[in-house]
Amino acid sequence: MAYKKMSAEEAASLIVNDDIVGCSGFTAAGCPKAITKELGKIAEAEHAKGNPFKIGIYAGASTGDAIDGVLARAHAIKFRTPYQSNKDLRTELNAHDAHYFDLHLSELPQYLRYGFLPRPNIAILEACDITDNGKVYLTSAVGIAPTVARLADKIFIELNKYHPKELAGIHDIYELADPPYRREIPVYRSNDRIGTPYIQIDPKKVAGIVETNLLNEVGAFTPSDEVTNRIGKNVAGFLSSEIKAGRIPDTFLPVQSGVGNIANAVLGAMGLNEDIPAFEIYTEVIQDAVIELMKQGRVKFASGCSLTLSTPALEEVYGNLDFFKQKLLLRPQEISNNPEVARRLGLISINTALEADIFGNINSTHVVGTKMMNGIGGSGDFCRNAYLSIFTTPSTAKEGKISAIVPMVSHLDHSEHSVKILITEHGIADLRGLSPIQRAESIIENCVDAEYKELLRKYLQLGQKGHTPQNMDAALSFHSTFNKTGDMRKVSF
Ligand code: 0RQ
Repeated sequence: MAYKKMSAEEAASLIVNDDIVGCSGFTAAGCPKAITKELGKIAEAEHAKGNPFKIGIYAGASTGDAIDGVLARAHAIKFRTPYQSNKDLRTELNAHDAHYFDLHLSELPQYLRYGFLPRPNIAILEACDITDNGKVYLTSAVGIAPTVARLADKIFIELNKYHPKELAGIHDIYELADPPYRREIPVYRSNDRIGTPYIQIDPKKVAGIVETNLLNEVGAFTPSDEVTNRIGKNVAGFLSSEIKAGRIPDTFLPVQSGVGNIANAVLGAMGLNEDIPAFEIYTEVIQDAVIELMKQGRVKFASGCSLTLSTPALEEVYGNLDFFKQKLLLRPQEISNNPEVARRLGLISINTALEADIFGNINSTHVVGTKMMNGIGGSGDFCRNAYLSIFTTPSTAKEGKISAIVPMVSHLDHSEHSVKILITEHGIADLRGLSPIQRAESIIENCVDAEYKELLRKYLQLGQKGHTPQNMDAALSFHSTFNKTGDMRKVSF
């Protein structure tokens, strides 16, 4: 091999304070895991000597603990974008120790190319193979890897033997030209291939190869419970009624589904519903439920940005690569999440809200308006541009002390104009064509928990006259009551 092999420690020693590092991966899948761990130790040692050591970090979405967790605990993150889900990083950014910029995931590569964000001078890519002439075959995700590899001055490769070289061919690498030269993206079906199976890099930029043999850091999902199962059944029932009403074609449309337990339960329920034909997925995160449904013949094909699979599910895919490579395709996030493609393919987009309001606005990110949870992720890329955008949420959180449906969202991520259907374990509010007052009535009657219905009906009566009957004194009273008493049920108007 033409490249210099080195230890993770040696590679980390070549990264210095104020560097800006772009990583491969999307969620914990496909992220580097060795060099950043060593970097955490270097940061701690430098801080102990009284020296500054902080770097900027870009990855496709969240990462495994080896990046966000290790570097947050070492107080080594200067800024981070576009998404995170790590407990320690969350603490850092909510305390303003690390600056976090919450961004639609499809936009990060072009933000970097346009110069809207500082250029990454270093890229760390996890690969299953690299050729002497600079063809890099990634592992279980793509994310922003093609863009950071092109923009960086120095590239480190973590060559991870855990991922078989035979993965080559599962990726479809395609980078967009920037305006005014951009053309349409020629993806007309979920399984269209438009690029190359590798990232072409300049071999001269490779600063070192670090050999590893490490599992992805994807956590196991908690099993579905009664609430998530009921949400799943409501979504599947709604989609089958849309087919019967002729509003979804008999052949169905590609599905985008968010991340987490609710998303797994929704896909499971769709698989069980006999009115829904075998379907395709065009999404960002491919989760365990997709693999299960593929084996059952219920999912025909899945295009995504990452295989965010538990270890048993990933091993199943790697053990049957001939079967799964026919049915899986991994794209860069600016293609998997691209608004143009979402609108063209006519996606059915299903994402989870943290809270919704009675008028159909969605907060996906901020707990009680202030604390960042994870980030907007791809939910905005998809919901604004989908054929049909559905938001799901359990009607309450924290043993009923929080109503997930409130008079006015405490932070706005997706407006009433983008949200078409709201579904909880109690039922479905179809918001299409409804005025604000009609939306409020439908959401209160169909989606709200019994303990909060009267309170929200009363709020609606308090609303001032006008198109959207809000009351500016009481609009955030659910939240202020929660802050004072720890229980939204104690609200009084
Ligand atoms: O708290 O962790 O202490 O138990 O929020 O809630 O119900 O377990 O749901 O794991 O699916 O996460 C919106 C965060 C939901 C996620 C969100 C508390 C609740 C619990 C988690 P605990 P659940 P999930 C594709 C698309 C934005 C990005 C996105 C998300 C914890 O889906 O990050 O859609 N979405 N990406 O108790 C206070 C409320 C609450 C609340 C729930 N109203 N107020 N706390 N909780 N509702 C993926 C990517 O983009 C990569």
